Amino acid sequence: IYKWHHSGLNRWHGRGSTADFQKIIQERCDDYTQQIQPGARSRNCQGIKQAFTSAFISKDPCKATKEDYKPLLDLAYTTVPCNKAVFWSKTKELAHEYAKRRGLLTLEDTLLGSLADGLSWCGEPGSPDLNYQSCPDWKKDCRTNYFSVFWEALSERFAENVCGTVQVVLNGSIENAFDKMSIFGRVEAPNLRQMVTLKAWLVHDPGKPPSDSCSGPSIKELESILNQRSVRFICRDNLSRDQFLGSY
Ligand code: AVW
Repeated sequence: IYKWHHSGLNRWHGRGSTADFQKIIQERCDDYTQQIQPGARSRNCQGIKQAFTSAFISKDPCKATKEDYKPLLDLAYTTVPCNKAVFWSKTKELAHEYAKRRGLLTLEDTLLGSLADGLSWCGEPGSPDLNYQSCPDWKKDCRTNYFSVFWEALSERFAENVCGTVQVVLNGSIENAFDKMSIFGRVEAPNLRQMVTLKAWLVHDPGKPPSDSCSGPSIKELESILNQRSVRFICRDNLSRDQFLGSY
């Protein structure tokens, strides 16, 4: 029992790697480069798949660093045009719907975000394969796992590269709409460039009163992070989902 639990493929508490991970990456990459960015310089999807898998294969799944993903980011990172970027925190579905309706772009609309969206992956030291049984869970196993570090590294690059007026969709139905421990709070907001304007939307669940507002302490904290970086800030609150997606 001890051996099975502590050295087996089943030892972690998170979801295992997605079946056919490498095949899905290759297919999504081919689709993206052919359909989403027609006419763009053709991308070497085999090389991208290779760079993605070699970032984590055969490595200790709890010892991920941003540097592990640097070759992949340098090879495949795609920028977003000025005024088009949308960030989100605890509002993934809503932010995606908003971006789609307005012709704006979330991280998951960039090449690397779209490749990894919804997948999970990790390797196993000394093995050329992915671990399809289990992967480290952020809370129960380790924070420096390859899944979490990928989203952090990619989010950092995304935030560093956005320009113009960018937006963030925040959840007005939780106590702290701005969560300084989230990726948006820890990684994205602190990496926006000077001259960027951030427009925050606080959207609450239908039929419920809002739990946070633009004048609450969590948004004040966001403002102070942005002030230090000379990022301008605009905030709109008290919006229902329909108001937000509709006429505003
Ligand atoms: P959260 P965060 N697919 O809702 O501010 C699967 O508190 O932390 O929002 N998992 C993902 C994805 C994805 N596409 N993206 C992030 N994660 C993980 C990237 C990640 O570990 C976008 F640009 C994250 O902590 C957003 O502005 C958690 O799921 C920002 O980061 C979602 O937690 C959202 O991250």
